[in-house]
Amino acid sequence: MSEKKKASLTTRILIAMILGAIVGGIIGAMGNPDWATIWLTEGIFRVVGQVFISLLQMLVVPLVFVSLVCGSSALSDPKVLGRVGGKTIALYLLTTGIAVTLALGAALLFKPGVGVEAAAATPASIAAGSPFTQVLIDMVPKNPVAAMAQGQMLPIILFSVLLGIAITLSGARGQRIGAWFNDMNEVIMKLVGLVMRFAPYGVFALIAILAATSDFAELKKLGKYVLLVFAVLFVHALVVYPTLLVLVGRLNPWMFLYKMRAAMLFAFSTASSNATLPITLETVRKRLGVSNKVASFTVPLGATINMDGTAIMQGIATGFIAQFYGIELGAGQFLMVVVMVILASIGTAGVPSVGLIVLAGVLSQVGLPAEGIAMILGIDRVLDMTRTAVNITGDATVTTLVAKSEGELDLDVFNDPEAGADFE
Ligand code: DAS
Repeated sequence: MSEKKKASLTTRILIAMILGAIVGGIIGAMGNPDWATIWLTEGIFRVVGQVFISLLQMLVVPLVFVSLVCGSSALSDPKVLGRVGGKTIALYLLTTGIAVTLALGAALLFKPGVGVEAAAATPASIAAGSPFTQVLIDMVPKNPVAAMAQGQMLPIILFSVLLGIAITLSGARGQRIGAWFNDMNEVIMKLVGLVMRFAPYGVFALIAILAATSDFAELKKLGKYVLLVFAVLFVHALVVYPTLLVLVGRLNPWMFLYKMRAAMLFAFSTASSNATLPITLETVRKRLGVSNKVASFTVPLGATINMDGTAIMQGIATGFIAQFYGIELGAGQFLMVVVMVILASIGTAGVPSVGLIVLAGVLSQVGLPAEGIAMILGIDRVLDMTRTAVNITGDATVTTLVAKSEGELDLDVFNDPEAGADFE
């Protein structure tokens, strides 16, 4: 009997997003009556949406730890690890550098902050990101268990890699432990699958809240800024990454984007690279054919240090705020701000609104009024969702290119449209 083909995860998520937008839109059009706020947007939808994000975040530490120990122990030669790490970080810096250049050019060219009469800015209470030198020091976990308990990604990555190397140096004993980690890795992937079943409900709730509570009037007032950020994000995702995939990897970019669609929708819905990490990892391994040796290292690292979409928002927002306050910023000053922002972002995990928080911390250090952030805070949610989708797409692009260069990309899987679709 032909098994009724279950709608793919992507289809289910798209349907959930459309339904969420309709329901949320109706609530918003009704003026968010009290009963809808109490029982829905602050009630059921909020619980379902936050539970969904927490379920995803629950997976991140065990998944990153186990898959990275597997990956680094499988890289028999630590020299290979060094080469993969070097390529990965170089490509992450390249894609972020391109993102920043696009953002600066757009902000200087289109001047989104000129002639805007935005709502009075109320100082946003912002925690500055930690200085880059401190990030390097903090990368070494004094207590790996504490780092895991607090979800500190860079220390977890470092400890997992070192443990994986120790396993390769431990002979037969190491092989036994390595086998345990491999089995555990498969079990955790099953856990990811279980959580995915809840995804359509979580996505519906998150999109319904967004549609009901977005201030469309404010969005319209800051239309030029919003449209500019969207435009540069799309150019980066649909031009820069495909160009790199073709020129550097000789790979079909549209197959790549087609297979990344579920992960991109997750990132958009959750506005969190970290929460999307289990999907990104599963996608690059099962759908794009990247070996775990590479993916288990490059994907968690990217979710933490590689935020191209964020850098684009930060570049354009810097221009917007300087122009709004009539402060002349030379290209050099612009660049200094954004380089500082990128360094500050390296130590921060991919969670909702982190890009704006880091930006505000840096702006005050360069004499730009951080309260300017308050003007764009209200409309940042939908930008955050979109730039997070770009962030994880950048992580997957670099992961695929590094795997291809290391002969760790299964081209039969990459070029097969149906490969790994079952996980969806
Ligand atoms: N939400 C962040 C992320 O998860 C991006 C940002 O805040 O800019 O990548």
